[in-house]
Amino acid sequence: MSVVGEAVFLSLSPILASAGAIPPVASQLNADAYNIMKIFTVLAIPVFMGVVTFAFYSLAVFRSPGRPTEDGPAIHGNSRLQFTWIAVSFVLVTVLYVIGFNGLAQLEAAAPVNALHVHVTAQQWIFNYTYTDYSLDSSTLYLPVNQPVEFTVTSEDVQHSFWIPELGVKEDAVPGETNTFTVTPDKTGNYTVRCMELCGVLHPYMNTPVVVESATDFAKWVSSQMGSSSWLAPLHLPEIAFLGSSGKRS
Ligand SMILES: [Cu+2]
Repeated sequence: MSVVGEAVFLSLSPILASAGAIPPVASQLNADAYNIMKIFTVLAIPVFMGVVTFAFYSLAVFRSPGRPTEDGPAIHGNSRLQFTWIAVSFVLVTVLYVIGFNGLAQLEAAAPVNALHVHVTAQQWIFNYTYTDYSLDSSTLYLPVNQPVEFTVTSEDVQHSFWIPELGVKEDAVPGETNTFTVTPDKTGNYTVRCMELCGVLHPYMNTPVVVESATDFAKWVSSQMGSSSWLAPLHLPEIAFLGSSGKRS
């Protein structure tokens, strides 16, 4: 049954990915996260299949007709079996812990010197970005490909969560706190940042575009923003304008 489960999972997951059920992977961090999920699933399938198979086997084989009139025979522990499953569970959990902790350490590692700095301010119901290297504000997130980006995330009002599924990053936006993480987008494309913390009535609409583009295009965008006065635009955009810019729900 485990072999069947593994075969179904391993053949189904690339099909689901190509059908768009899984967002594209646009950073090494996200590729690592998917690999961890794959390892978890591959290890969980024999456990799941074992439990389900034994449950159905018991239903079929040990079924007694009518209502039982007396207790079944007493069950005595099997110390060798108990020791084995505790040891196996301990090894599995330790391995997964080390892999997961390694991923978390990468996310929270200090930013390299060539990192771009983006300060994210969440508010009901939009994200605003300040490119501190250029004193530039934007309500759309533009990022250059293959350059590390250090995000500092905070909120002006209530708790939000800054999530870019394609980059495999999610960070709480908490009023009065600044959370920091670093990620390197490695694939150009149009992605979406979503709020992942229920933050009020328009929370489902709190999605805005993320554009990962070539270094040249990003430099062009920066100079076009610096050249115009549009970077002086106020941070507080009316919510209604935001609603008009996005029809997606999270
Ligand atoms: Cu929200």
